[in-house]
Amino acid sequence: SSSSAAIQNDPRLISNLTRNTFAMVLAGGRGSRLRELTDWRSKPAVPFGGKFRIIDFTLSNCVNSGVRRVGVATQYKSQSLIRHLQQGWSFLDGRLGEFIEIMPAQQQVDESHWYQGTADAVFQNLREIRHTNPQYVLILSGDHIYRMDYGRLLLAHVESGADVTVACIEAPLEEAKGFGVMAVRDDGRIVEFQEKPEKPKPTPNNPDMALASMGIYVFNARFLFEQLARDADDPTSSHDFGKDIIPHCVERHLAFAQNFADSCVQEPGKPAYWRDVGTLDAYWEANMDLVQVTPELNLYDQNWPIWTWQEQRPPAKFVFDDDTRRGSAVDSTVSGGCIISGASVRHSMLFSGVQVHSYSLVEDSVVLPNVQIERNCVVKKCILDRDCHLPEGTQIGVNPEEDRKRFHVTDSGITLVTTAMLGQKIEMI
Ligand code: ADQ
Ligand code: ADP
Repeated sequence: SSSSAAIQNDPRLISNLTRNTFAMVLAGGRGSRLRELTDWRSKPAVPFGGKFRIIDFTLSNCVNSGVRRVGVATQYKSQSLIRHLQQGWSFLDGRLGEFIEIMPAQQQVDESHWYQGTADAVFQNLREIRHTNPQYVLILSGDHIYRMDYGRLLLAHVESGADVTVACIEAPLEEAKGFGVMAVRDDGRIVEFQEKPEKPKPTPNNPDMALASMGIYVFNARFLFEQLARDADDPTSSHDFGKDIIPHCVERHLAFAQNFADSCVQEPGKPAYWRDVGTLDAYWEANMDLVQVTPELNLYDQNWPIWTWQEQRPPAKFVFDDDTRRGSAVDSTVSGGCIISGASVRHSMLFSGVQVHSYSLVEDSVVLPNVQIERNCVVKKCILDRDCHLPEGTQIGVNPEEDRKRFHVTDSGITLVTTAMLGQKIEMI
């Protein structure tokens, strides 16, 4: 049509769209399958990729896409997340109308509950969102690792004329059980949506795959406000996007699916990358991907930087010891403030301030900030939580039976170690 041609030919349009969008990042989930890693921090605050936190990926996508009016709904154990946002994400310019605002559950509507479902988390902040007068509202999750240009998603949404657009990705049937699964017409319109079905419906062209919702939605703002108000009055609703709002919209309004491949920021020839690092195994694997020769996720793309906050630290230091014949890290990433002295680090990711002392070996491991590994330790296939202190001679990942007594070992053999498991005193802050 001529209007869509006008849209396509208007070079300012995507920036108009992103500028008129408010993004709500849902960052209140428990992330309980990450076990003790989320005992006292929420999943979006979990460190990832050597110097980032999980939420940095979604927020960087917002900033890089030009969506710079952002609310972050926090709830569960949010102290660490809030501190990170305050330290690292206050650089947007209020004079240009840009901001990232923390929206804690405040029992704004009544005294009896915090946020219920995800829709309630948005509903409770409706006044703030309305105040910014957006044309579109982008609902995002602070839980996922991916690079996406939301401008392209917004453009597709506008061109289709949808009330709501759901970003989707093909997932193997078994995995799809944990997602919203949809059936889609040729033109992209969603005709069926089931939240976490026991038997996900395969796509027409591949019997092993289903079309899964990424939990990323674009709404026309006014339409969203109406839907949230209606849902809030519905006593049978659990006030959740996946369970309530989206299925309702699919039945009664215009809901379209938009394939992630069309808005993913990825080098040509590489598969679209999106991970819900919801389990310890997935978390370990996604971090290990980054120490490979050619990671699937490119963190080195200056055109799509991942922003974060981290303490200023001196450069990583490597000390070769003549006695141990060790003092190096290979196939690894090593952050600022690390010292590897007379020790050997292989195929591992070291966050900032990690020290590994003589005769020790660290292999296939994800080592969070400030971990101290004394002499003669062996650490294999581990996730070491921040501040862990391994005394001289500690062996982890060598004898699974022993490890199971003290630590958490996953079915695939990854061992999680936290300060609490080591019986270390924790400075409450
Ligand atoms: P889930 O991820 O299982 O499925 P949910 O647990 O509601 O849905 O989490 C969605 C996001 O909201 C997460 O980022 C979480 O941290 C956050 N969150 C959860 N409860 C919250 C609350 N009360 N307040 C603030 N934030 C909250 C959803 C969709 C599926 C879709 C998957 C994709 O429901 O259809 O397939 O996401 O991962
Ligand atoms: P994160 O580990 O998410 O980066 P912060 O940097 O916000 O968290 O704060 C971490 C501080 O809290 C560290 O000094 C850490 O040692 C401490 N800490 C560790 N375990 C606990 C716990 N169970 N309860 C409270 N604080 C803890």
